[in-house]
Amino acid sequence: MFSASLPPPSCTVLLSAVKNVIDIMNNNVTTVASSADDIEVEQLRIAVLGAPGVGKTAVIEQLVSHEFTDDYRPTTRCRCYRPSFIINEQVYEVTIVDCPPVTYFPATSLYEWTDFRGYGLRSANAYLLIYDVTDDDSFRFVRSMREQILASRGGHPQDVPMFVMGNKQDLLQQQQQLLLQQQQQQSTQQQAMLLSTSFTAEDRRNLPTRREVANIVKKQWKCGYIECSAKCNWHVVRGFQELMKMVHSIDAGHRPASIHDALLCNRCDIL
Ligand SMILES: Nc1nc2c(ncn2[C@@H]2O[C@H](COP(=O)(O)OP(=O)(O)O)[C@@H](O)[C@H]2O)c(=O)[nH]1
Ligand SMILES: [Mg+2]
Repeated sequence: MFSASLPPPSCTVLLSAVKNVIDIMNNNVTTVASSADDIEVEQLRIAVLGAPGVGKTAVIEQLVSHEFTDDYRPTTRCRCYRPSFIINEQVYEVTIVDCPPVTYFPATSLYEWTDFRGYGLRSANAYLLIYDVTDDDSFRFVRSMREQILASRGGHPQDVPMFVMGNKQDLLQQQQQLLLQQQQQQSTQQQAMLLSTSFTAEDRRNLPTRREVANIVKKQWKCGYIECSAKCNWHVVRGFQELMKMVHSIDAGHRPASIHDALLCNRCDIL
């Protein structure tokens, strides 16, 4: 049976006659390996997982097509998106897999074959775990998924690149703005009453919880972490860039001491 103890090595393809790569991020043309006829292109598969409705499809479509829709259209078929990235002059062709709801990580190839055929979950090179910052349950989902991935794939946790994105940050901002407006309109006495309402209590509970989440993910899990909004296009590109830098570090044989090291050492552009 297929053993998934470590991520499979990325497949290296030689593309001939590719000389110039347009660096869209900087609006200028960067020549990569202009003196050579061949450019090595690494191919990677990133599986995007998270509870239904957290915005997985929205995040991917914002990255790839710069589009967002408020309508919720549940994903019913597995769909692949293929952006390319350049990290330190290394070109990566990435297959981002957007799956219909995946309620558990397949512990064996048999489970994968029966329930998630064609998704390539167990052989993915990296995982993007998305939760909704306004929904605690969706973070519990991500925590459980991470544990299942580690239990299933084994090896050192830092050898299985995982990146956590807290999406829908715009909703938190909306809540905070509303709270601020309410507070400004209230008298001191009314403010005291406001502090005891369930909305305010919820909001106060959110702040330390968010800090805790960031700490757990970065310090305990040693995963990359970013809060973003697919709706407002906040930090979506940066999240993918950080994920790719992490993957690149591990791919190049460096197990970064921290995600921070991987971010400092590498430069990443999206084609
Ligand atoms: N306010 C807000 N809504 C979002 C955001 N991202 C996704 N949504 C909405 O959340 C719903 C579910 O998004 P979708 O990408 O289909 O979730 P998926 O099931 O995880 O793929 C849709 O109605 C989206 O418009 C975001 O950043 N902010
Ligand atoms: Mg979807």
